[in-house]
Amino acid sequence: MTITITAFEKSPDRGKGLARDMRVRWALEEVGEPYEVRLVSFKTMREPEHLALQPFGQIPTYEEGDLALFESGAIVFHIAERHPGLLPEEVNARARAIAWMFAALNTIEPPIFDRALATILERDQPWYEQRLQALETTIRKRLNDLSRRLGDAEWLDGAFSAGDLLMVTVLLRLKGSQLLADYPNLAAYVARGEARPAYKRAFAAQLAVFTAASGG
Ligand code: GTB
Repeated sequence: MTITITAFEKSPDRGKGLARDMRVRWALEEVGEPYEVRLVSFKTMREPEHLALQPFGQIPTYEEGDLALFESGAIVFHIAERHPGLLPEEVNARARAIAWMFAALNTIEPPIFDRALATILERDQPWYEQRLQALETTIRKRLNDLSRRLGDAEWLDGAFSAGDLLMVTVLLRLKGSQLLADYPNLAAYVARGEARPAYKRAFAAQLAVFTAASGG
């Protein structure tokens, strides 16, 4: 059955792979499932057809036969459950990998995403510097704990899993920042994720969309 996902027709990140279709593309590449992409504009994302798929008018969405899904974490989980390669077989190891998926999206991503939003939307506010500092303090606390847990390991809990896939996509938003550079084991962890052939294919595919949309 054909898998179709949605992505920005012109991503505001200019093809840096930060939009959340990237994690879905990467998961599909890891398990070797071909997929098609329907590109959407900010306008079409607010239209009834898209809102029926994604109640909040966002990307990504996922369609496969009768199944329509939204929320990138739920989509990655669905892919990982249906195909070998992203979740361990052993039940306890599987449960721990799923815990890392939630940790990535619930514990690590919120302050990182809020910081990114603040730098775009709140720069002109008189309280901007205080807000930024507060967010960075929270991020450092989270990175400190994550770095200690990862230690010298290659991945968070044994073999590469959907937990690592989501965690790397979340940390990638800090790439090039001092926040990440201060934790060399986390920076190396992110680089290991980016070095995976499946990541590279997914990144190239989303970048090609931006390049084409920019007339390049
Ligand atoms: N919880 C949802 C999920 O994980 O699927 C969140 C989805 C989401 O935030 N989608 C964003 C979206 O559709 C795109 S990825 N936004 C449009 C809207 O809400 O109207 C978030 C994103 C946006 C822009 C950049 N960027 O420019 O760097 C990166 C990531």
